[in-house]
Amino acid sequence: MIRFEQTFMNFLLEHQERQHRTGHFLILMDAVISAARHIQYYYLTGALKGNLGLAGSVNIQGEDVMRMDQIAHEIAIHYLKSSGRVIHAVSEESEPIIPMNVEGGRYFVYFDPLDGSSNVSHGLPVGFLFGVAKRNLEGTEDLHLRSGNEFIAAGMFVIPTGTFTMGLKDAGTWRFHMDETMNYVRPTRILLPEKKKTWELSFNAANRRAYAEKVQAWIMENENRYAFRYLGALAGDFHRILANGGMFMYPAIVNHPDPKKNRPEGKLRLMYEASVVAFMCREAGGLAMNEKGVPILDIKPEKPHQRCSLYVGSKALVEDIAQAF
Ligand code: AFP
Repeated sequence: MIRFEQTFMNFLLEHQERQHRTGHFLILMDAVISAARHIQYYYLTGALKGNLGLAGSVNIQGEDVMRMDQIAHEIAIHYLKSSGRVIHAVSEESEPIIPMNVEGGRYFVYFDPLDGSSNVSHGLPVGFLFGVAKRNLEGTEDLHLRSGNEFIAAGMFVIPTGTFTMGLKDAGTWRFHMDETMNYVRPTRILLPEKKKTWELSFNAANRRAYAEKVQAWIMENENRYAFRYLGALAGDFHRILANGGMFMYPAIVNHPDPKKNRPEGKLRLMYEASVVAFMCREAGGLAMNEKGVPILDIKPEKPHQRCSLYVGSKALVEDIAQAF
């Protein structure tokens, strides 16, 4: 007997019908899913086709661009544009905002098509992260960059593992798995576990002496209570935190021996990294803050590629470290 599972699109259709919503969001999400499948395919066959190396250019963050970064960006842009539903997009791979259907579009999409590039040449997990906000349907649209609180959905694909996790505004965070036909299936509601037994800490331990002293002191006091895991790709690390509980953090770098390497605003990007995981975390019962004690979802972006420090995961743990700031 074949066991058939509910697909993501069917799950979303039911959700939209229950909420008496239009079909626009379904069309947008069909484009996002098609892009993820296409990126997954290129990644799986990338080593044989020679697509897992450097592209030979440097991106707006000053980092070497991988061939796969460019491919993933191109794929995402193609599908988002063809959906006809996107006003403009912000991509990690493009300095300017990308106008799409400026007059008729309905959504803003902020995305990183292939996050965690240092894993690419090893074929190890990377992420495709996205946040979606809606245009102002009541008054005049001023095209401002949306904070996480204005998102209606945010999600991440772990590639090539084949998992997809998405938070829907006031409707929870859900996880799907890719089946043999490359469909995402089996919606499972994710809630951060309350029991501390499985909790983990995730941060780049190589940087710890460069963190603010109060953050270092908190780590010294608490690290032995939890398992430590770090993959170096936010989607993979946050995937574990959602399942096991605990906290992922990327603190500000303020005490680097080479002051030029300090990052007082943190490393991660607000719009398509921090806000995306913060949104999913809220819908799963958790919390995300920056090092100034400001909830990530409240931060209003001033520029598309703004950085921020990030503490995200189980509420009690994020609140505890926030006391130290
Ligand atoms: P890259 O795409 O440049 O590898 O950055 C990935 C990332 O933005 C995020 O996915 C990771 O959590 C974090 O950076 C890892 O940064 P470190 O390599 O400094 O630990």
